[in-house]
Amino acid sequence: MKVLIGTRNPHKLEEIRRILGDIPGIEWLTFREHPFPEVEETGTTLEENARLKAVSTAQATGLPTLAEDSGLEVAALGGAPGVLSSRFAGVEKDYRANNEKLLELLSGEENRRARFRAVAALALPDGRSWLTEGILEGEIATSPRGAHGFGYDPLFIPVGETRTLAELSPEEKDRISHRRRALERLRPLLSSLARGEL
Ligand code: ITT
Repeated sequence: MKVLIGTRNPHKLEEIRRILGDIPGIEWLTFREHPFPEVEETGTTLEENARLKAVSTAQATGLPTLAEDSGLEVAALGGAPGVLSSRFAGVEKDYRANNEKLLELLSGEENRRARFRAVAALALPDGRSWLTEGILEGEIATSPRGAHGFGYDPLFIPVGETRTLAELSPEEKDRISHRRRALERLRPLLSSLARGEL
């Protein structure tokens, strides 16, 4: 069964393939093998945007599609940047500017609690869709550290760790990440899909 991964973010793509690449009977396709139209993220929640990306890409391509919307929610900022995480500093996916803005807003702030949240969506061309969620709790460091991962990883220290996500190896990040948790919850559905049971 061919299933399209509905993201253009190469880091996400790599993580999704590492986490779900082993499901028997699923052949993963990406925008490289099967280009699809860009979806405007007009939703106001991660749930809305994940569903929007999965459903519209599945309908445009005729392929079952897995999409994901994720963000960083910082307690002292009332849950911001949240759904706006990718464009926090104004320009889409400018990770360095986003991290600088976050550090600036939190300067002198003692409450550095934050969480990463991922919402994964599986959609079929007939319009049916399913959502799952994964959360990773942690706190925001006072300066960036580490070279792995992407986005806010250099600033995010998972609960129980002293290192940032960017200092963990990719395998260590995968064991605990919000993305891993959301995607694992889709695994049973994907297995059913592969067996032709959905
Ligand atoms: P697609 O819409 O094509 O999937 P995107 O990067 O625009 O790619 P989102 O709209 O879901 O994806 O934005 C997610 C942003 O949240 C991402 O750009 C990072 O800033 C942040 N983020 C999400 N997961 C992260 C992670 O595991 N590590 C670091 N930052 C993360």
